[in-house]
Amino acid sequence: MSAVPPMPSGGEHSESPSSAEHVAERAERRWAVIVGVIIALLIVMMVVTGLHWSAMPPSRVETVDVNTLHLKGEFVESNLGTSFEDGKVVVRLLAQQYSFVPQCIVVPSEISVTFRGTATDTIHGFMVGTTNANSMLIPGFVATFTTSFKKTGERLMPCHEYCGTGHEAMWARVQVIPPEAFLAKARAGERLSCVPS
Ligand SMILES: [Cu+2]
Repeated sequence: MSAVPPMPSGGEHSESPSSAEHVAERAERRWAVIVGVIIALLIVMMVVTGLHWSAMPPSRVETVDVNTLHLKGEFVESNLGTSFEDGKVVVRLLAQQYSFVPQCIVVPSEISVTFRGTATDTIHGFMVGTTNANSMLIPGFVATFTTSFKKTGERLMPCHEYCGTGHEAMWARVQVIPPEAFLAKARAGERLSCVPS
């Protein structure tokens, strides 16, 4: 702390202009340091998370041709739903005005599940109950993330991006079942869902 210049007599209510300036300068310097530390912290966070996540946004930039979604490639109808291949659980889904395909998704608990989804018409999004499964679905791009579900049970999966007049009716269900039950159902090459047939 630097020395405060001698105060004139009369107490703190009659500080000299130079002493008041001194106090203001100290307060400003203190706030400049605090703001500087916050900015430095944010930059460090950006660099660490950017490098840690391979310097890409979390959803990665993977494109897909909207015009041929239903005709060929990964998102043809027969390939939608949950697959179990090479020990990996992958859920493929499509969002369109105003539904998800499939309408009911089966996943195991306690095992990593990778979601891959896209939209056919406009921007949609989904979240699964109160879990951290949450993504936007943008036409032309494949959204992908991996998560795991701790508890079994049925969750609602609403669309959370306003996508038109039918938006509030756009939702699907996710059934989280025990891993043993899932593995008993899953057969390589097949796509699982809980849509009533
Ligand atoms: Cu929607």
